Amino acid sequence: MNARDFDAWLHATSRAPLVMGILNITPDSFSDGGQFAGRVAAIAHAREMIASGADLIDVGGESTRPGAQRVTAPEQIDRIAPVIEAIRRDSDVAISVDTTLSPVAEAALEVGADILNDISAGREDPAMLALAGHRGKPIILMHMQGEPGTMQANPQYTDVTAEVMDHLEERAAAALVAGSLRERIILDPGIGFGKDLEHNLQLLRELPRLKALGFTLLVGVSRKRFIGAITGVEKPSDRVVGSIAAGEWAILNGADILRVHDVHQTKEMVSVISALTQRT
Ligand code: HH2
Repeated sequence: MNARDFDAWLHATSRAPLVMGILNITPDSFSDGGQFAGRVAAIAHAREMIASGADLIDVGGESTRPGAQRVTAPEQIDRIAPVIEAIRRDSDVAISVDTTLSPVAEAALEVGADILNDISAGREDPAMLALAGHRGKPIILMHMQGEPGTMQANPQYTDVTAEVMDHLEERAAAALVAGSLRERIILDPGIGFGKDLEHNLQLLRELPRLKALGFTLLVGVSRKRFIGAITGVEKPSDRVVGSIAAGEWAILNGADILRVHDVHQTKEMVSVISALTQRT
């Protein structure tokens, strides 16, 4: 799907769920660390996901797994910009940039990215919200308790869903003030970001409450640790079936976009669910 069609999709009332393929250009991501760190491998993987039917490609140059090293803006740009440029050369697929830093986002837009994906929801660098607003670019605002380095140490909530909703509403209000259109704001509960197994399950059970906020909803469950905790599957790349099950649940409970590693399998699931629910 190209950026123009994605923008039309964001404004539409009836729509099929979309699949966002993950491209981690990092040596240390939790599920595919190092696999696509080299430019050639990253570009080949993007092409493969596009051929498998990815509607969007999310490109990131910094791992957010618990304990991961922070990556400076110049280093992130060095990792992602040539790859975005190369994807753009032979495809018009909509590309998001997974970063919390506005210089990285700006550099990505410069070489052809279309969407901002900010796991800090503009808290780390408020200029992210201004950038999305001024440039009219869709922005994904994710909930996270704490910081990636320490977020899994001891996450605490009284009512996880209510707290995630309050936070996302507050961040969406900030994005609106910074000039974003409501339709271009995408909310994400941030599965696994400062949440234990029960918090993740509670949020997924209560997705309809999040959906009722009235924004486009993105959910990322792919290969995450909570899937391994439930199924006993240790290796992230072996968590495909569990990821598909959780993704299917998310769609049936209001998710509009799934952020996934296994594009081909997810597209198959989404096409069956879309046929059954008549969301096309
Ligand atoms: N999850 C990860 C990274 N970015 N962005 C959004 N909006 N939602 C998510 O759930 C999300 C995200 C973590 O997954 P991954 O990119 O596979 O791993 P890593 O951060 O280790 O690169």
